Amino acid sequence: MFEEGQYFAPLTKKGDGSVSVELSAGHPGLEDPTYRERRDRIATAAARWTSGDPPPLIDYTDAEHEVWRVVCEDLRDKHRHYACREYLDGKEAFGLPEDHVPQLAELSAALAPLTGFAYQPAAGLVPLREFYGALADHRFWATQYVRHHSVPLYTPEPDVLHEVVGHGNTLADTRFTQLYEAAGAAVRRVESDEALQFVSKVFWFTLEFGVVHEPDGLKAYGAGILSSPGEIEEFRQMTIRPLDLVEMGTTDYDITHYQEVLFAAGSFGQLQDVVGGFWDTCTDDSIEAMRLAA
Ligand code: NLE
Ligand code: FE2
Repeated sequence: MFEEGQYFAPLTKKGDGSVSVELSAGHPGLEDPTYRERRDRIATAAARWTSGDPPPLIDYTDAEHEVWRVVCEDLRDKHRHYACREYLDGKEAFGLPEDHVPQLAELSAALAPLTGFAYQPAAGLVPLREFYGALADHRFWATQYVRHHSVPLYTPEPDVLHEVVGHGNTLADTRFTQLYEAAGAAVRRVESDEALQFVSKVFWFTLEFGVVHEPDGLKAYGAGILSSPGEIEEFRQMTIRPLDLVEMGTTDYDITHYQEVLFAAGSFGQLQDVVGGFWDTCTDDSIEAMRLAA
């Protein structure tokens, strides 16, 4: 998931329905014509997708499968050490391949009996209301491109590794999908842009970059940490604050670097009570009241 107006590469639609992806200055793929052609082709497949159909099948190349393999192999032990229990349970239930990029269509079929969630393909930035609204209907907007091979350990862009290894393993466990669903319902309920931003920032500091205390140490449950072999090694050294809705809902963040401030839940149960409870009931007025009281 990405916020509007941030790093996400803008798209230009051409007359024939094809799409061209504009990579920003400094993007590792900017001067790589093969990579740019892939990004355009994969974004075009998503742009031509019709709601209700399964996500398009992508003809991943050997080089893309290799990036997937490198990242999954690197993450194998790191997940065992630094991922929270609920994520590891989801990962075991989901059983993602480590040697090739799976298709979103087959992953949706695998999620159906586990939690009922399904992927739908995103060509690029999905506006916040659409992204979250879909969660309320058990649908998860996901990109299908692979990060540039020169930066396997960290990318600020949400690629298929982030959507599937990061989010997918959580979409396979109902303890997580109840939270995703609640975030979606919250966004459908609130009307003001301020409340939308607040809900979205709480999502960022929890389901994207959340950490949780377990008896044997601090673990990650946020998809953005769990899909990055680089960041997952660093999060314990960051500034760790206790879970606080108003602080999460109002703290600014920079998506282009490792997150320097993280919020830790005392337990997964506390996350469910505090954050799940907030999303289950929040309104424009309740959010405004929380901000004023803080
Ligand atoms: N930094 C993450 C990764 O490298 O997998 C992606 C984060 C997307 C919000
Ligand atoms: Fe994400």
